[in-house]
Amino acid sequence: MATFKRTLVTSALPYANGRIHIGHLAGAYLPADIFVRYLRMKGEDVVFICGSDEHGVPITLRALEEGSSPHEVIDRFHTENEAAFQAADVSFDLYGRTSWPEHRAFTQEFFLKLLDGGHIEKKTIEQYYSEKQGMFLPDRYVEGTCPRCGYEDARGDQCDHCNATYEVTELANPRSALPGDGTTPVLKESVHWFLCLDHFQGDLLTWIESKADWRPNTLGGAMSWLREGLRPRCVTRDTDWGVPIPLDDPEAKGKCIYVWFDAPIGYVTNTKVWAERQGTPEAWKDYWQDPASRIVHFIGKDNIPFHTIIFPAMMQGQGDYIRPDVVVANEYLQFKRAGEQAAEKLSKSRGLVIEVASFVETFGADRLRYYLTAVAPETSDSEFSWSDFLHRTNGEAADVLGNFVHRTLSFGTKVFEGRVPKAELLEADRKVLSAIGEARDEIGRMLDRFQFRQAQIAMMDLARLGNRYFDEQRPWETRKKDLPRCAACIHVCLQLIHALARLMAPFLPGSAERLAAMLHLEGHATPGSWQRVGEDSLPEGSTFDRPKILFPKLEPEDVPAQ
Ligand code: B3M
Ligand code: ZN
Repeated sequence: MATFKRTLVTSALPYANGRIHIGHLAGAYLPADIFVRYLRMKGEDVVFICGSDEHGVPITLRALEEGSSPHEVIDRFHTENEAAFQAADVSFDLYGRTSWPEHRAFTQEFFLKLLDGGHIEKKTIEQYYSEKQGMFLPDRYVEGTCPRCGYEDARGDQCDHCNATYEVTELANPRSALPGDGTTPVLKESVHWFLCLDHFQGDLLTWIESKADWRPNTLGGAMSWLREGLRPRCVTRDTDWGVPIPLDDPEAKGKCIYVWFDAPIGYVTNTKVWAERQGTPEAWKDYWQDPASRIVHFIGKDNIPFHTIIFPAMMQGQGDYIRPDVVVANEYLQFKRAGEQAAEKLSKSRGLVIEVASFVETFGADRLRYYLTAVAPETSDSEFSWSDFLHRTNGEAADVLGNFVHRTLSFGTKVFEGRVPKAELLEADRKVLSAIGEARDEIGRMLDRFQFRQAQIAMMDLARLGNRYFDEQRPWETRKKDLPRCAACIHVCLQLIHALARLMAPFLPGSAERLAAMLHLEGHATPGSWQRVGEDSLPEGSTFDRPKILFPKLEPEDVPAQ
């Protein structure tokens, strides 16, 4: 595997038009956080950037729906979502805002540079216009029948049913999706600015073809655009909510830069702001421009073309910037109702939303993190159900990991006064101890390949091994018949727990911290702590506490019936 001097990790910027739900968390945020925590523990130079996406139709639509203003909407949801991420222990280095003035200026600079370089051009096009509202309709304000699959509620530029993207004019039976409108829009001439994606076709193709190790969904999404042939794409919209077009042109009036142009630049702005706050204002360039660095984008699958085609093209047009090393796109987490066969899309309109903040408040961050990683939608859509959540938190987190910790520390406090006993190790004990280093390497290999589900299983397997060994050794019997054997068993189990406190830290940071406190460990998740797993051990005689339960069991009535 190639080595990198530093890593920039980004998670898709959520629209500040609603509260983030567990489907979002499972897709672009939790896996990124696990990856970042792992890199930090390895002592790597890594920065983790996210923030609110505060422009575009999703924001204005929400303001219209609730009769408030876009400003009110973004202020509220930016604050709420930042707090929700914090509650879920997602450890961004900076959670920025695309409404920041520095972002506006930076986006305009990008736009002008592309214009000067001949990569943005002005064109007259035909666009849908609502005569009832007296305004041009951005794509998202138009709905109709999907030109590919015939789905009747397709969005203007993308079908939620078959995931196709197309031109809004290809929709059959178009209707205005403006609240209170619903009329059939008419085509009218309008002036817009287009990014000449076709200028980058050859380079993007060569680049994507070099990425055979990316996930099939990501490669497939990029290749389908490239195979169709890239065409100029409109990067302005008829709205006053967004970054103004930085031109002294009467035809730019009433229009703004398209949200999908400014949002990814938000990653860069936010890195800049992070660097300024660090007191190293130039450091952002190391992450975005030094070929020895790598950029890793975590996104949901509907964002693939923007991160593999459009944003890379914009960056190439700027010069100076490196391309992402990996784009990690997740499928969707769906919801399975009790007693139903088919899973449904988590969506607000169907009343199927489980918000991160309230979930964490009821069940704690680590139960959510454990479960969402266990059912991570990595290679296909996956399902959330309350019964499965109950089953896995009790049957896995509590019964396997929690139980191993608890029985070892209880036994250790009762029989060995809370001190690591001296051990004469036999072959069987050594074999178990050698599994620690192997687990560390195995988990690391999987995390390096973005296989979070498998990585968490490998971590849990170490606890499973511990339980099996404990059962086989029967310390409750040897304590009377063969105390040295009993001591060896508890000694070995304590070493496994010592390793687990660190190996679980990227996945379950809160529980890892509580376990580390019980073991009187310091720096269980500090830089370099990952490599020390399996190399160091709890010294004989070191002390630990009587255990507190890591994952108290849930009762069926603790989770909603539906
Ligand atoms: N806000 C879209 C979304 O939430 C968008 C991502 C921007 S990432 C630069 O799906
Ligand atoms: Zn469709």
